[in-house]
Amino acid sequence: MAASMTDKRDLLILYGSQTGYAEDTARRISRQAWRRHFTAQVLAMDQIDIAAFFATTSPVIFVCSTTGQGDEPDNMRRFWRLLLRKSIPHDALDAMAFAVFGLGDSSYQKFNFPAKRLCRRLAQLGAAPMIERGDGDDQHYLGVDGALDPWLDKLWGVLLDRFPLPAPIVPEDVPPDAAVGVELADSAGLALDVDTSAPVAPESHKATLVAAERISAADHFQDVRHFRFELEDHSTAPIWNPGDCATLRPSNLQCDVDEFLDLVGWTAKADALLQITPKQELLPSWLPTQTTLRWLCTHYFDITAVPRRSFFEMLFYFSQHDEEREKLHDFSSSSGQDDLHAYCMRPRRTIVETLSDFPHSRIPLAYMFDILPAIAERSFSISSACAATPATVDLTVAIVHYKTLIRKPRVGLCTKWLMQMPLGQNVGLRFTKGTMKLPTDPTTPIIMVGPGTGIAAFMAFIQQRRKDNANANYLFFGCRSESKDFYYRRLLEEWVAEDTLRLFCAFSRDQIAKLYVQDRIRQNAELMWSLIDKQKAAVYVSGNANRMPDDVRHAFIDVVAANAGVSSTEAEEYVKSMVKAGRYQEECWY
Ligand code: 2AM
Repeated sequence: MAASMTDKRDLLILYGSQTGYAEDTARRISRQAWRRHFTAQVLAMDQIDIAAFFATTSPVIFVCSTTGQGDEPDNMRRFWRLLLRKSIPHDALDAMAFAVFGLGDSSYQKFNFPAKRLCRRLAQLGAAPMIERGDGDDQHYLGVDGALDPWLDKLWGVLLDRFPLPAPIVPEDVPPDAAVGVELADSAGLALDVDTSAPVAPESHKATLVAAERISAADHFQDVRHFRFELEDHSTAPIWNPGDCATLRPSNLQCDVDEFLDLVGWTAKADALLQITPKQELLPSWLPTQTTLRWLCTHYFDITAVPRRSFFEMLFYFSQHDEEREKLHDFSSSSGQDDLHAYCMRPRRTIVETLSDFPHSRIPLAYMFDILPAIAERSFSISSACAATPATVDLTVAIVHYKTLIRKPRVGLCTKWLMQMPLGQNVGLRFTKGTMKLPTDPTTPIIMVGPGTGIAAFMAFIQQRRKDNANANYLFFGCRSESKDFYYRRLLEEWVAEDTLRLFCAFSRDQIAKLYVQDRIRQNAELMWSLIDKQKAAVYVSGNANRMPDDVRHAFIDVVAANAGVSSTEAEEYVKSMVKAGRYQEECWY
């Protein structure tokens, strides 16, 4: 056993998760740890106190996903920033043993970059890898779990060498302890004085929905809406900057809650008082300790989520039916991941639909926090500038519709919640940093490339620049048709008329040949080059992350090559140096 290791069988499992998959994986690892008599603490990287992290003597397992263009997920950004501080001594982590598992998609260029960078940085600070990094890959026929299971086998091998088992491994058919204590309060009376309103996280700002309007044509395939919220309190100091996001936590609709309560057999006790006691699991501070099942199913549990592997792993313990148990076991085993994908992920089958396929399973109250996922927050780029309208938060939201192979078409939880929200409703908004930032010098020209809802943040950019009397603003906007999805046309044309905006549109389907923003960039190559080269313009690219960001980057490389008279390799280096200098910024999403 390594001399620096404690003899206590403690593990720290830290995750960076964008969609919840890495978090789910972290929890599954912690259950495997429990079977091997370890005590594991599971936290999002941003939840751990950084001093406590540096003082950790137990082995640390990181599960880290990838978002955007090889970026760190939101809930590890703060941790990552702190870990990169130059002032940290080079031997700061030399007592730490670690393992990193990355989740990503190898069809993207920056496959598992956050996990790779994390490994490198930990090693730089003296931490010792217990095993090689694992690379979970969406392209694997079993998904990211294809690499996870063999990686975990190796990891347990190393850990059990260092910490030999004190007793046999707990067999697979024994359920682990529940992570949270849930009990019906003694009298089991109705919770008449319990607050039924939506939770407001402490750092949230209270806001009211004051306008909601569809901004794509009624007959357009995509429903894109503009939502306007009015902040209750706003100070004179800007509380968000152009490029920042507003983060919201949606709630479930009452009809979905009722259906769910009925299905799991909780309707009769839905309004009884429950006592919640955190055990291993860290619960958010805004979660009440006394509440009702109805409140939890409305505001906390994501009952319309597509269930993940651990849902089946846990439900297995609570089914009395042999055939169902066999199926649940298959879905939670390594070899069943293909079946699980076909059953659940591909058709985006929800928890409610899944439970109706397994009518003999019952979720015990005590285990609901282990089985049901929590509702995740959603972030949207803000389309208004605090400097121009300090109390107004505008959002540009594409309503998420799923067309699936099974049953009724469905709408994403957050957009469904926003769509039915009556004007006048209060919500909690949190402001989070985006990746794009305006140049500090207002005389620096900006070139914005924002097809589709990629325009969202640029609406804030332009409003801020107008306020600053910064008039060198160039926008490349792309959409399918001038008459269907030319968002914010009236405002944009107003700004063009007052000379604060140069607008280049690419209507991809208004003519036979496709026309994209990158074509318009190439058509204006000389102007672009003069802005970039002579006036040191900053370039911003925002929108769908599929192929657009790479295509646009190639257009700028061509602009540089043609006008600077250099090879395309040199032009690529030039654009790379712009990225390094913060003069070429991307914020893209899937
Ligand atoms: P399309 O749907 O006609 O292909 C906003 O979604 C706009 O971005 C649409 O006009 C869409 O065109 C266009 N678009 C699709 N793929 C693109 C790409 N790789 N680069 C730039 N624009 C793209």
